[in-house]
Amino acid sequence: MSRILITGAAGGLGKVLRESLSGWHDTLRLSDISSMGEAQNGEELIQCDLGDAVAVMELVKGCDGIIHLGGQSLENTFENILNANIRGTYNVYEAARQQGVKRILFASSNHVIGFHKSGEKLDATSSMRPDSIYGVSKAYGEMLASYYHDMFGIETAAVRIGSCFPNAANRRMLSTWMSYSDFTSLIKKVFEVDELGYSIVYGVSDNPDSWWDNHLTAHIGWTPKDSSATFANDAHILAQVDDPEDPAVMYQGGGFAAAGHFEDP
Ligand code: NAI
Ligand code: 15L
Repeated sequence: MSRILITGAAGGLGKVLRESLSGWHDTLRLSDISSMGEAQNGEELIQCDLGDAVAVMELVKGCDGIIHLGGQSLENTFENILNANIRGTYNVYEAARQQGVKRILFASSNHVIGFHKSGEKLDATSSMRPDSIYGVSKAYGEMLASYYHDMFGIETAAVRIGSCFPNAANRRMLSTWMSYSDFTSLIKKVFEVDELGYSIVYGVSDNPDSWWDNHLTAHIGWTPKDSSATFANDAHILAQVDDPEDPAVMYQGGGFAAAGHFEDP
Protein backbone atom coordinates (compact mmCIF):
# COMPACT_ATOMS: atom_id res chain seq x y z
CA MET A 1 0.00 0.00 0.00
CA SER A 2 1.52 3.32 -1.00
CA ARG A 3 0.02 6.75 -0.48
CA ILE A 4 1.26 10.08 -1.83
CA LEU A 5 -0.06 13.37 -0.46
CA ILE A 6 -0.51 16.37 -2.75
CA THR A 7 -1.09 19.70 -0.99
CA GLY A 8 -2.54 22.58 -3.00
CA ALA A 9 -4.61 20.04 -4.94
CA ALA A 10 -7.33 22.56 -5.89
CA GLY A 11 -4.78 24.85 -7.58
CA GLY A 12 -3.62 25.03 -11.18
CA LEU A 13 -0.80 22.51 -10.88
CA GLY A 14 -2.65 20.39 -8.31
CA LYS A 15 -5.50 19.79 -10.76
CA VAL A 16 -3.06 18.82 -13.52
CA LEU A 17 -1.15 16.38 -11.29
CA ARG A 18 -4.36 14.88 -9.93
CA GLU A 19 -4.94 13.68 -13.50
CA SER A 20 -1.39 12.92 -14.62
CA LEU A 21 -0.44 11.03 -11.43
CA SER A 22 -3.70 9.09 -11.21
CA GLY A 23 -2.89 5.39 -10.76
CA TRP A 24 0.83 6.05 -10.13
CA HIS A 25 0.52 4.95 -6.48
CA ASP A 26 -2.29 3.03 -4.72
CA THR A 27 -3.70 6.21 -3.21
CA LEU A 28 -3.42 9.92 -3.90
CA ARG A 29 -4.37 11.90 -0.82
CA LEU A 30 -5.39 15.35 -2.00
CA SER A 31 -5.59 18.39 0.22
CA ASP A 32 -6.37 22.09 -0.09
CA ILE A 33 -8.05 24.85 1.89
CA SER A 34 -10.53 25.10 -1.02
CA SER A 35 -12.99 22.51 -2.24
CA MET A 36 -11.62 19.74 -4.48
CA GLY A 37 -14.92 18.29 -5.67
CA GLU A 38 -15.69 14.58 -5.40
CA ALA A 39 -13.12 11.87 -4.67
CA GLN A 40 -12.38 9.66 -7.69
CA ASN A 41 -11.12 6.05 -7.57
CA GLY A 42 -7.85 5.85 -5.65
CA GLU A 43 -8.27 9.30 -4.09
CA GLU A 44 -8.75 10.60 -0.55
CA LEU A 45 -9.75 14.25 -0.08
CA ILE A 46 -8.92 16.18 3.08
CA GLN A 47 -9.74 19.89 3.19
CA CYS A 48 -7.64 21.87 5.68
CA ASP A 49 -5.57 25.00 6.27
CA LEU A 50 -1.84 24.31 6.09
CA GLY A 51 -1.45 26.85 8.90
CA ASP A 52 -3.32 24.50 11.28
CA ALA A 53 -0.62 22.28 12.82
CA VAL A 54 -3.04 19.76 14.32
CA ALA A 55 -4.87 19.31 11.02
CA VAL A 56 -1.62 18.93 9.07
CA MET A 57 -0.38 16.27 11.52
CA GLU A 58 -3.50 14.21 10.77
CA LEU A 59 -3.22 14.97 7.05
CA VAL A 60 0.29 13.54 6.79
CA LYS A 61 -0.43 10.39 8.83
CA GLY A 62 -0.06 7.24 6.73
CA CYS A 63 1.62 8.93 3.75
CA ASP A 64 4.79 7.64 2.05
CA GLY A 65 5.70 10.84 0.26
CA ILE A 66 4.52 14.44 -0.08
CA ILE A 67 4.22 16.75 -3.08
CA HIS A 68 3.95 20.10 -1.33
CA LEU A 69 2.34 22.59 -3.71
CA GLY A 70 -0.05 24.35 -1.32
CA GLY A 71 0.33 27.98 -0.35
CA GLN A 72 0.36 31.52 -1.70
CA SER A 73 1.67 31.21 -5.23
CA LEU A 74 2.05 34.93 -5.98
CA GLU A 75 3.21 38.04 -4.14
CA ASN A 76 0.78 38.89 -1.34
CA THR A 77 0.65 40.54 2.07
CA PHE A 78 3.15 39.32 4.65
CA GLU A 79 0.30 38.05 6.86
CA ASN A 80 -1.06 35.80 4.09
CA ILE A 81 2.38 34.53 3.16
CA LEU A 82 3.21 33.96 6.83
CA ASN A 83 0.30 31.58 7.36
CA ALA A 84 0.37 29.59 4.14
CA ASN A 85 4.05 29.49 3.19
CA ILE A 86 6.00 29.98 6.42
CA ARG A 87 3.82 28.33 9.06
CA GLY A 88 2.27 25.94 6.52
CA THR A 89 5.56 24.61 5.18
CA TYR A 90 6.91 24.22 8.73
CA ASN A 91 3.78 22.25 9.65
CA VAL A 92 4.30 19.93 6.67
CA TYR A 93 7.95 19.21 7.53
CA GLU A 94 7.27 18.79 11.23
CA ALA A 95 4.40 16.41 10.51
CA ALA A 96 6.64 14.49 8.09
CA ARG A 97 9.27 14.11 10.82
CA GLN A 98 6.78 12.94 13.44
CA GLN A 99 4.90 10.64 11.05
CA GLY A 100 8.02 9.12 9.48
CA VAL A 101 7.66 10.45 5.92
CA LYS A 102 11.05 10.24 4.27
CA ARG A 103 10.73 12.16 1.00
CA ILE A 104 9.15 15.46 -0.08
CA LEU A 105 8.97 17.42 -3.29
CA PHE A 106 8.79 21.09 -2.31
CA ALA A 107 7.34 23.42 -4.96
CA SER A 108 9.86 26.22 -4.71
CA SER A 109 10.01 28.97 -7.32
CA ASN A 110 12.29 30.80 -9.70
CA HIS A 111 11.43 33.86 -7.57
CA VAL A 112 14.06 32.64 -5.09
CA ILE A 113 16.62 33.77 -7.69
CA GLY A 114 14.47 36.39 -9.45
CA PHE A 115 16.88 39.33 -8.99
CA HIS A 116 19.61 37.69 -11.06
CA LYS A 117 19.89 39.38 -14.44
CA SER A 118 18.05 37.81 -17.37
CA GLY A 119 20.49 35.77 -19.43
CA GLU A 120 22.79 35.01 -16.47
CA LYS A 121 23.43 31.26 -16.22
CA LEU A 122 22.57 29.79 -12.83
CA ASP A 123 22.94 26.39 -11.21
CA ALA A 124 22.06 24.94 -7.82
CA THR A 125 24.98 26.75 -6.15
CA SER A 126 23.98 30.23 -7.36
CA SER A 127 23.12 32.69 -4.62
CA MET A 128 19.52 33.27 -3.65
CA ARG A 129 18.32 36.69 -4.78
CA PRO A 130 14.57 36.72 -4.06
CA ASP A 131 12.48 39.27 -5.92
CA SER A 132 9.47 39.41 -3.55
CA ILE A 133 8.29 38.45 -0.06
CA TYR A 134 6.80 35.44 -1.86
CA GLY A 135 10.30 34.58 -3.15
CA VAL A 136 11.71 35.03 0.36
CA SER A 137 9.10 32.58 1.68
CA LYS A 138 10.21 30.00 -0.91
CA ALA A 139 13.86 30.58 0.11
CA TYR A 140 12.75 29.86 3.69
CA GLY A 141 11.07 26.64 2.50
CA GLU A 142 14.31 25.55 0.83
CA MET A 143 16.31 26.28 4.00
CA LEU A 144 13.78 24.40 6.10
CA ALA A 145 14.09 21.40 3.77
CA SER A 146 17.90 21.55 3.98
CA TYR A 147 17.70 21.61 7.79
CA TYR A 148 15.27 18.66 7.95
CA HIS A 149 17.62 16.73 5.70
CA ASP A 150 20.77 17.42 7.71
CA MET A 151 19.10 16.96 11.09
CA PHE A 152 16.58 14.19 10.41
CA GLY A 153 17.50 12.65 7.04
CA ILE A 154 14.24 13.67 5.33
CA GLU A 155 15.05 13.95 1.61
CA THR A 156 13.72 16.83 -0.49
CA ALA A 157 13.76 17.95 -4.08
CA ALA A 158 13.33 21.72 -3.89
CA VAL A 159 12.04 22.35 -7.39
CA ARG A 160 12.51 25.97 -8.45
CA ILE A 161 9.61 25.89 -10.88
CA GLY A 162 9.93 28.36 -13.73
CA SER A 163 6.58 28.92 -15.45
CA CYS A 164 4.51 25.73 -15.54
CA PHE A 165 1.55 26.50 -17.77
CA PRO A 166 0.03 25.02 -20.95
CA ASN A 167 2.19 27.29 -23.14
CA ALA A 168 4.76 30.10 -23.10
CA ALA A 169 2.60 33.22 -22.83
CA ASN A 170 5.39 35.79 -23.32
CA ARG A 171 9.06 36.13 -24.29
CA ARG A 172 10.36 35.59 -20.74
CA MET A 173 8.61 32.25 -20.67
CA LEU A 174 10.65 31.10 -23.67
CA SER A 175 13.40 30.81 -21.01
CA THR A 176 11.33 29.82 -17.95
CA TRP A 177 8.59 27.53 -19.32
CA MET A 178 8.09 23.96 -18.11
CA SER A 179 5.46 21.67 -19.63
CA TYR A 180 3.02 19.75 -17.46
CA SER A 181 4.38 16.54 -18.92
CA ASP A 182 7.97 17.40 -17.94
CA PHE A 183 6.84 18.31 -14.42
CA THR A 184 5.05 14.98 -14.11
CA SER A 185 8.12 13.04 -15.25
CA LEU A 186 10.31 15.02 -12.81
CA ILE A 187 8.00 14.13 -9.92
CA LYS A 188 8.16 10.43 -10.78
CA LYS A 189 11.97 10.52 -10.91
CA VAL A 190 12.16 12.36 -7.58
CA PHE A 191 10.20 9.61 -5.84
CA GLU A 192 11.86 6.73 -7.67
CA VAL A 193 15.58 7.58 -7.43
CA ASP A 194 17.44 5.55 -4.76
CA GLU A 195 19.18 8.50 -3.14
CA LEU A 196 17.76 11.98 -3.46
CA GLY A 197 19.37 13.80 -0.54
CA TYR A 198 18.62 17.51 -0.51
CA SER A 199 18.55 18.57 -4.15
CA ILE A 200 17.79 21.92 -5.74
CA VAL A 201 16.31 21.35 -9.19
CA TYR A 202 15.31 24.00 -11.72
CA GLY A 203 11.85 23.10 -12.99
CA VAL A 204 12.29 24.00 -16.64
CA SER A 205 11.79 22.23 -19.97
CA ASP A 206 14.56 21.78 -22.55
CA ASN A 207 14.28 25.41 -23.72
CA PRO A 208 16.93 26.77 -26.12
CA ASP A 209 17.24 30.00 -24.09
CA SER A 210 17.05 28.53 -20.61
CA TRP A 211 19.05 30.37 -17.92
CA TRP A 212 19.21 27.35 -15.62
CA ASP A 213 21.57 24.39 -15.52
CA ASN A 214 20.66 21.15 -13.71
CA HIS A 215 24.02 19.36 -14.09
CA LEU A 216 24.40 19.20 -10.28
CA THR A 217 21.24 17.12 -9.98
CA ALA A 218 22.03 14.65 -12.75
CA HIS A 219 21.72 11.86 -10.12
CA ILE A 220 17.93 12.25 -10.31
CA GLY A 221 18.06 11.07 -13.92
CA TRP A 222 15.49 13.58 -15.20
CA THR A 223 15.64 14.66 -18.83
CA PRO A 224 12.92 17.10 -19.87
CA LYS A 225 11.46 16.28 -23.27
CA ASP A 226 9.53 19.42 -24.23
CA SER A 227 10.81 22.77 -25.46
CA SER A 228 9.49 26.33 -25.55
CA ALA A 229 10.83 26.50 -29.14
CA THR A 230 7.31 25.35 -30.09
CA PHE A 231 6.02 28.81 -29.10
CA ALA A 232 8.86 31.03 -30.35
CA ASN A 233 6.98 32.11 -33.46
CA ASP A 234 3.60 32.63 -31.83
CA ALA A 235 2.15 35.97 -32.95
CA HIS A 236 1.79 37.40 -29.43
CA ILE A 237 5.46 36.70 -28.69
CA LEU A 238 6.72 38.13 -32.00
CA ALA A 239 4.59 41.24 -31.38
CA GLN A 240 5.96 41.80 -27.87
CA VAL A 241 8.07 44.99 -27.59
CA ASP A 242 10.50 44.91 -24.64
CA ASP A 243 12.04 47.96 -22.94
CA PRO A 244 15.55 46.84 -21.87
CA GLU A 245 15.39 49.30 -18.92
CA ASP A 246 12.22 47.71 -17.54
CA PRO A 247 12.99 45.61 -14.42
CA ALA A 248 10.47 43.07 -15.69
CA VAL A 249 12.81 42.54 -18.67
CA MET A 250 16.14 43.03 -16.88
CA TYR A 251 15.59 40.41 -14.17
CA GLN A 252 14.81 36.69 -14.27
CA GLY A 253 11.79 37.14 -11.99
CA GLY A 254 10.08 39.30 -14.63
CA GLY A 255 7.05 41.18 -13.30
CA PHE A 256 7.78 40.14 -9.70
CA ALA A 257 11.04 42.13 -9.80
CA ALA A 258 9.11 45.17 -11.05
CA ALA A 259 6.00 44.97 -8.90
CA GLY A 260 7.18 46.68 -5.70
CA HIS A 261 6.19 45.79 -2.17
CA PHE A 262 2.73 44.71 -0.97
CA GLU A 263 1.80 46.68 2.16
CA ASP A 264 -0.17 44.88 4.86
CA PRO A 265 -3.47 46.73 5.29
P1 NAI B 1 -2.22 27.93 -7.20
O1 NAI B 1 -2.30 29.24 -6.50
O2 NAI B 1 -3.10 27.68 -8.35
O3 NAI B 1 -2.45 26.76 -6.13
C1 NAI B 1 -2.06 26.85 -4.78
C2 NAI B 1 -3.12 26.16 -3.94
O4 NAI B 1 -2.74 26.27 -2.57
C3 NAI B 1 -4.52 26.78 -4.08
O5 NAI B 1 -5.47 25.82 -4.49
C4 NAI B 1 -4.82 27.32 -2.70
O6 NAI B 1 -6.19 27.20 -2.31
C5 NAI B 1 -3.91 26.46 -1.82
N1 NAI B 1 -3.64 27.14 -0.55
C6 NAI B 1 -3.28 28.44 -0.37
N2 NAI B 1 -3.18 28.71 0.94
C7 NAI B 1 -3.46 27.56 1.59
C8 NAI B 1 -3.54 27.22 2.96
N3 NAI B 1 -3.29 28.11 3.93
N4 NAI B 1 -3.85 25.95 3.28
C9 NAI B 1 -4.10 25.03 2.31
N5 NAI B 1 -4.06 25.30 1.00
C10 NAI B 1 -3.75 26.55 0.65
O7 NAI B 1 -0.69 27.73 -7.60
P2 NAI B 1 -0.06 26.74 -8.69
O8 NAI B 1 0.24 27.50 -9.92
O9 NAI B 1 -0.86 25.51 -8.78
O10 NAI B 1 1.35 26.41 -8.01
C11 NAI B 1 1.50 25.33 -7.10
C12 NAI B 1 2.78 25.56 -6.31
O11 NAI B 1 3.88 25.67 -7.19
C13 NAI B 1 2.76 26.84 -5.46
O12 NAI B 1 3.42 26.57 -4.23
C14 NAI B 1 3.56 27.81 -6.28
O13 NAI B 1 4.19 28.77 -5.45
C15 NAI B 1 4.56 26.89 -6.96
N6 NAI B 1 5.00 27.44 -8.24
C16 NAI B 1 4.18 27.41 -9.34
C17 NAI B 1 4.62 27.91 -10.55
C18 NAI B 1 3.81 27.82 -11.80
O14 NAI B 1 4.34 28.15 -12.86
N7 NAI B 1 2.55 27.38 -11.73
C19 NAI B 1 5.96 28.54 -10.66
C20 NAI B 1 6.72 28.52 -9.45
C21 NAI B 1 6.26 27.98 -8.29
C1 15L C 1 5.58 31.59 -9.75
O1 15L C 1 6.24 31.35 -8.74
C2 15L C 1 4.11 31.64 -9.71
O2 15L C 1 3.56 30.75 -8.76
C3 15L C 1 3.48 31.42 -11.08
O3 15L C 1 2.11 31.79 -11.02
C4 15L C 1 4.21 32.21 -12.15
O4 15L C 1 4.09 33.59 -11.87
C5 15L C 1 5.67 31.80 -12.16
O5 15L C 1 6.26 31.95 -10.88
C6 15L C 1 6.51 32.61 -13.17
O6 15L C 1 7.52 33.18 -12.76
O7 15L C 1 6.15 32.60 -14.35
